[in-house]
Amino acid sequence: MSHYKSNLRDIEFNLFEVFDRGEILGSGPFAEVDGDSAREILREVDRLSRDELAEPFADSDRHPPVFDPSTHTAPLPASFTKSYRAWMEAEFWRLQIPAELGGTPAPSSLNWAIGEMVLGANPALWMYAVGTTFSRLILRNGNDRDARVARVMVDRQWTATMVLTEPDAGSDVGAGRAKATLNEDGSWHLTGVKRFITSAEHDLSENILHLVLARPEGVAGAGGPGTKGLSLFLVPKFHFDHETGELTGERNGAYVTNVEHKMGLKASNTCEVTFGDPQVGGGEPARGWLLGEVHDGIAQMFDVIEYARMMVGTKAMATLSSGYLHALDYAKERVQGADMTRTADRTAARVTITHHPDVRRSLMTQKAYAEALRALVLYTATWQDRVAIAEHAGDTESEAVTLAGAINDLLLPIVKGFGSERSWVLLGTESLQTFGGSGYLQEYPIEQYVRDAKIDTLYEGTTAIQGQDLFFRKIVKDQGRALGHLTAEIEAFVDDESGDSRLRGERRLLGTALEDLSAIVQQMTDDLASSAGAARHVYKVGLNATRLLMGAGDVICAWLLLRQAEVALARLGGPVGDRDRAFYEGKVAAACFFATTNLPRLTSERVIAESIDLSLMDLDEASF
Ligand code: ST9
Repeated sequence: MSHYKSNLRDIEFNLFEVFDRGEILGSGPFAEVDGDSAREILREVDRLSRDELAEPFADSDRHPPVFDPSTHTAPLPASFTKSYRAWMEAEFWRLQIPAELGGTPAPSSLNWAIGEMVLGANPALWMYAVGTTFSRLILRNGNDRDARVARVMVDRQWTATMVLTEPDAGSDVGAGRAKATLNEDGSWHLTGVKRFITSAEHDLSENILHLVLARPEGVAGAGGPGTKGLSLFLVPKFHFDHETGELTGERNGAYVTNVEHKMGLKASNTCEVTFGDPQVGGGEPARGWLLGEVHDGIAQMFDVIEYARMMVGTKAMATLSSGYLHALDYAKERVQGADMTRTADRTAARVTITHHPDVRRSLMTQKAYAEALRALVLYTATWQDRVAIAEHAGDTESEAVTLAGAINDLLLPIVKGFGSERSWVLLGTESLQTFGGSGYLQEYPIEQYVRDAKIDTLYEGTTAIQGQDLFFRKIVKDQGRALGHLTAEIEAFVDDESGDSRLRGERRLLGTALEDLSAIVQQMTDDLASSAGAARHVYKVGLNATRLLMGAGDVICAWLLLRQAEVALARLGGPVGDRDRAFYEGKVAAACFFATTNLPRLTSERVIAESIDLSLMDLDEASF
């Protein structure tokens, strides 16, 4: 039986009933994928995910790749390779690839709906497979030479890596010390050691293209300290003919020198990579090429990081959703204890645990968050759709397209930071808990879900980094433009007289929570302003950053669920079958539950945010 439980009904509800993706499918940049084919694709990916892709999930956890230091290799188990082949042969990965590289572009919203199912079934598989998607970034940022490389990557299905982190440069990417020196032929030699590099070694493709941040030396106008002094280099594992893509048979000096032993996500090789060390491998130099022949590495790399942050939030949500559906099935079957109204009667019939109030609370908490986070991911993707449609029409600068980009940017730290925190915590505290002691056993997949999902709050920028990104870059640097637009949309929803009167109380709660959130933003803005005169006041901003991230997530999620509830209530007003009735009633129940149990908390968060002082920063380290 498959470990992965998908929720195709809810995915389709979001795409077609709430976000009206039928209107953009089959036209503009997505001319090749119409609504009917999108539904067919979703059905097939759903089947594939539950079946072939999910199959090696446990096996590759119990028998993870083993690193051989003598060959610098870490092959995947056969079960995993079989699944990987099935995914690549299904060709759905081409929906993320530009047409000029041999892809069939589909809207981001459809791609992340597909992504949810594959990431839920087998997250490591998606991470290896999206290597070809790097071709998009290379095409966008590269010159003609790089465009040919991008084409080769797609044709030959090479995987790729993002290489930023070093032993002493984690969150602080700008502390990286890897160097690049220019060769006479225009190529570069790279030296240094990188750490925590996903997919840097495996046996799934004939070549691996590393995208490496390094600091150029001896070049006027390039290099220098911090992130701005980093440039982005394409460094292949094996050299190849840049015209034909054929491997030349020469090894490049980029060797994996360790694979980490991790808590979870074991099928995903997390590697140390050593570049250009004469003592390692055959001692070859690590030769690379400067992407686009411009020194703009951190900005180029953020194209990848943005994609990866969206991916991490989607992975977290997919895992929570499957975890919830497992908990639900278990709770419907598991008989334990008497109904609470009959506990005094020792002979009372035992009931399934779905009869117990706390189990119902727990299940609805899981359902509401899983569905809210799905809505958040797909709503964010609709802004990516808008950007793609505008760019296809040659518009990259209009007010509408820059606003769409800014709203996507605003939402990304929430998708990643809020999504991963809520998912991981709920998987551990609610999904696993539903099983009682059995949840702790490997008999059920939840313990692996908890282990595999923990990384989501850590990589691609920790939660604190996401909170700071949200405030400093996405709100302050953006001068509140995207936030203002979103706030106005939520306010319009709250005040909409034509909205269903059965949700009046929840709208009021949303309105209050939005005011509380705005007050938190105001407090942080005031603290930032006062730091101009007293630098230490910026600590107060730091102390509130995660609070802002989580509060913003709860408000936006409540709004999206209430929008869904409006749609569901309208459907319930017409003829519906039994299954649809249960589905729509569940949507309304989840929205109301989310609003009534989570939104009032914003008021206390506001009180805490407004009373933040510097006592924590004044405390001597010895007193911690
Ligand atoms: C990792 C691997 O964790 C995880 C594996 C995931 C699985 C991988 C699977 C493969 C992925 C698939 C990829 C497919 C690719 C598809 C591509 C499609 C196109 N947004 O604020 P400043 C830029 S890897 C955009 O001064 P500091 C911007 O250029 C490790 N850009 O920062 C800015 O200049 P300006 C992950 C941003 O103080 C410049 O940076 N590691 C953003 O110098 C400097 O900004 C991390 O994520 C943004 N949000 O540096 C690092 N932010 O202002 C976490 C910055 O002029 N640390 N830029 O525009 C951080 O994010 C830090 O805040 C920092 C700070 C490094 C940015």
